[in-house]
Amino acid sequence: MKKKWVILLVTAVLFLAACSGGPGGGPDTESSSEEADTADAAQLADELSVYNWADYIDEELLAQYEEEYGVRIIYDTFASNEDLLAKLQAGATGYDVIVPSDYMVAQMIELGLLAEIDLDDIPNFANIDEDFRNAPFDPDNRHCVPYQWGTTGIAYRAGHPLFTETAPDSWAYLFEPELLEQYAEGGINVLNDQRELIAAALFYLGHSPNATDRTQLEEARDLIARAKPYWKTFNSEDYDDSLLIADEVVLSQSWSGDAANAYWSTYSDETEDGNWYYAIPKEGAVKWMDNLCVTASSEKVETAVHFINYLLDAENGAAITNFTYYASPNEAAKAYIEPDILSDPGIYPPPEVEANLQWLTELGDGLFVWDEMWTAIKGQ
Ligand code: SPD
Repeated sequence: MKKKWVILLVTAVLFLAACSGGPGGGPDTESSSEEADTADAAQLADELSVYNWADYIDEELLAQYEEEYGVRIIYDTFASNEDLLAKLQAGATGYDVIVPSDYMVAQMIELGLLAEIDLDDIPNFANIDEDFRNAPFDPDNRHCVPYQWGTTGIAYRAGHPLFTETAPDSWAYLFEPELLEQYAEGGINVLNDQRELIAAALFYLGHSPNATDRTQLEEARDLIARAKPYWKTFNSEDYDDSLLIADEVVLSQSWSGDAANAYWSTYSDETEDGNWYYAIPKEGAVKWMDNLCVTASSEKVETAVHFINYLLDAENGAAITNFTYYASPNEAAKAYIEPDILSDPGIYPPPEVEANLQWLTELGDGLFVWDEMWTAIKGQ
């Protein structure tokens, strides 16, 4: 029996999407994207260092690239944009390709941490959906190209008595003590990510997720302080495997793809269902996009750009999404992405959900207040 794809998605109206289908079969024809094999392999460096989010690529692709082009990939992972930034600011110069999110791209451009790229060297950029090009955080894609995108919502354990009748369709399920005390024993996880956690609190309070007003941020800090005693863990790195799939928690703030991974990893042919569902809170949620960029300190820009072009190939882009369960900004890849993923509203949200999503943006000087709040939250 083939996998069935079921993700519960909640907006103002709750709906369940269940669809079936086999593994993605693209057309039998050659990929429409240009192959990345035009570069003279002799000009490529022997090694390339790639720094990415945890569990965010099918490492088979890296092995294929190594084999095809004779470039050894040194691969390392980080847990948050802030960790990535701290590493670069601490003077780490070894990284060539990095994968910051939207607001962090803007921050890094301002800090001079990213190299400029020439899109003529990335012919597979033509595969990227127009809607994801030329984003405000990097006009004309002068520094980065889109990698994957998603949303931030709530993953919850199917079958938990409290969530069978009512899905946790509000950030209240993360912040309100009278709700938390009903399932805290089963375990609650939040993302160890300052922009994401404070943004969730701001959404719940009816403020902008990019607020820089001190009073609003203090309100968010206090809301979090009241809820924190009920939370078991702050984990944004391996929570899908170590907490959700392992049944160590019953509810978690979650990125869309990680929730889908938990669903499929617990899927049973017998029940035709998985153990984890995903809800987008009705107060609003974050939509984000991660990007492939070259560091300003890289001495292997040509190889870095060649590798980026390889990842933007239609079939390779699909292999990434089929592994991570995150949405792809690669339009040409859709022909090779599993139909169950493409039709999942938890991964590709429908327009009425999209309308309730917001991007995180650069905070400018407001960042100092956010840092202060985060230090207080983590120190409490
Ligand atoms: N496990 C991979 C997670 C990648 C998530 N990137 C999210 C960035 C949101 N600000």
